[in-house]
Amino acid sequence: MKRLLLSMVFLLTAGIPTIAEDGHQLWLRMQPNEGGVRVACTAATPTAGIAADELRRYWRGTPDISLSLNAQMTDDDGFAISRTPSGGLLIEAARDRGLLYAAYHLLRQQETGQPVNPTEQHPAFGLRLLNHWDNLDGSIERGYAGRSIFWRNHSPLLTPHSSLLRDYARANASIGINGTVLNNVNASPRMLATEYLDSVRMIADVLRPYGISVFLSVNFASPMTVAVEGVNGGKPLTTADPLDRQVAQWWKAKTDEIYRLIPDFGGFLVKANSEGQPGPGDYKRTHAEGANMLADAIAPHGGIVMWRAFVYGYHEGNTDRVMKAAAEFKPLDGQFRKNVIIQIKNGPLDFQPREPYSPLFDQLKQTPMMPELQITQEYLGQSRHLVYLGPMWQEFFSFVSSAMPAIAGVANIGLDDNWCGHHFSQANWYVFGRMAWNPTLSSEQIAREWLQQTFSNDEHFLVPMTWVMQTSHETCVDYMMPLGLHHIFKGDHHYGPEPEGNQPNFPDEWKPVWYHKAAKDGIGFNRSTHGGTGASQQYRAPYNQLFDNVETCPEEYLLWFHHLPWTFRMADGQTLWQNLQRHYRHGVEMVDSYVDVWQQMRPYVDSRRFREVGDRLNHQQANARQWRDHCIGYFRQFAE
Ligand code: GCW
Repeated sequence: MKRLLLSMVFLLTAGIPTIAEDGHQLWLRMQPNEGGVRVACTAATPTAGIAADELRRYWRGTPDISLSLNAQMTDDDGFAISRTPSGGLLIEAARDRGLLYAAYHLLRQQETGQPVNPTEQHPAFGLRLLNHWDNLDGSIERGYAGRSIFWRNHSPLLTPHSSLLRDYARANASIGINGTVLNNVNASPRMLATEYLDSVRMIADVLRPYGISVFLSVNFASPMTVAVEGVNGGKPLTTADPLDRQVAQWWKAKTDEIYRLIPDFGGFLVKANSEGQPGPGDYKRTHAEGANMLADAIAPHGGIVMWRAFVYGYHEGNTDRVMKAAAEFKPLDGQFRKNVIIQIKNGPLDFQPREPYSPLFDQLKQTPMMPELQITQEYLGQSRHLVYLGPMWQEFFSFVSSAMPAIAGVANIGLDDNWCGHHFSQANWYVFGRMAWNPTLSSEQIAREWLQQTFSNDEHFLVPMTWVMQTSHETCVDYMMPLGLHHIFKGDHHYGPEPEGNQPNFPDEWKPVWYHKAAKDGIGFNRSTHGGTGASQQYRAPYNQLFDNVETCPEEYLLWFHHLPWTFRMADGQTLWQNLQRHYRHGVEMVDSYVDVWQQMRPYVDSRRFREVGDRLNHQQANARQWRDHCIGYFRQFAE
């Protein structure tokens, strides 16, 4: 009701930015046209119908548009737009999803003042998925924007809220996302119980017209909790061993049940033998044996298994955690079924403010892979800091080829009015979709088009705020962990600095001191071949050499790969210690200027969003100072 009233007020006074907006409309703030657009659609599917409706309602360009399916085109989600002899527009696509994406492409061009040129586009990644870390009780692991939009107290958020799910589906469709995983990778076995599957069916029915298929995270030991009719006399099993006949039967029966409810179900996502989750290793079986058993159950239905490479056990001793994925998965290359994809985090550790890319992307030659990016800013100020992730992902794509079948982004979406907590965190959802469609788009262009649609088309707003967004990632790295430092976070909530962190109840691999190794002799983690762990050698040439050699290692990864004396000479002639302090101070100065820039944006932003963003920037400023003072203060005892 509150939302309705607000939007009525806004409609009556459209164009005056002083009226409060809550951010719920995201980047989809188009005003309806006056009518008069003729849209003909020869494809009779709900998805094509949505494409046509969106254009009828919002398109203000040429009066005639026709949409049609064209079986001659490449069979993917792409589309072509051409002009007809009579001056109208023709949209063609192999699939109805393509028609939908073409409609949103046109509307984006319109809203950002771009020309409508003939174009043909195809997505880089066939599957463009969100991963929700949502629990069935409604909480969200690493969620900073309220509770789950899918689950509440062990029941689904259903029909009364399905307009919310429709808004969610539409927002995703507008940026080309075509699938979503509805629950946490730390998966409850209950997810596969029949009552929940029925909810999954209802969610799938809402998302389907928008071209979005649903996937589930599964707990590898589900057969030991959930009973399936006709298997083991309807009782849960006593094992989850993937080579056990009954276990395979259980998964086959369960998968059949899922497809009876959801014929276009996408597949399973699995976190196995990592951070205490069950997996095939519990039975001395390999990841391949575990994944293949699930793959065989789902293959007859055309489904896939996404098997995560984020593996490390607790208390495995003083080994280098960043080497584990490549060490475990490389020997299995070639052993996975065709419908298994290995899902790999962008970096080898864990979504740090900056990491070099994961070398596993270089190691697997015969196994399909997919990147996992984290949209929710677990280690990047959560929903408190303005940090635009476009530049970080662009850096990743400059090292890793995008010739892969799929890509996933860990969502930052919750029940908050504005979906993402921070208004600017919406940009990370947006840029994920845009880069999943085309990773060669520049992060700057995406920032600009997002600002145009979300806030204002005025250059006085766009120029400074594009600069803020584009520099914000490097700024965050500077005030948190410059020069390749990593995991200097407080506690398990991963917010705030704790360089002294050496918690006795934590495994080494969670302790800040274990990562920065600051001492009288210097700072940094030696992963070179010169007395280090040799992690540099998991990379393809020339990076294995580049990273290994302190002279050629890029400064932004320096202390990731090298342990160096405080007096080490940096490229700018300063010592490492001076240079490190300069980064920390620079990060704070940048946030200071964001605060000032934002104060000048008042004429272009409605009152509520202006205030909310301003409050968060003040908070970020205070946090940045804490990071600087705390880290410099701590390192000083060794450096001076
Ligand atoms: O980043 C870490 C998080 C965990 C998460 C895990 C993973 C879902 O701190 O909360 O668990 O990674 O990706 O599996």
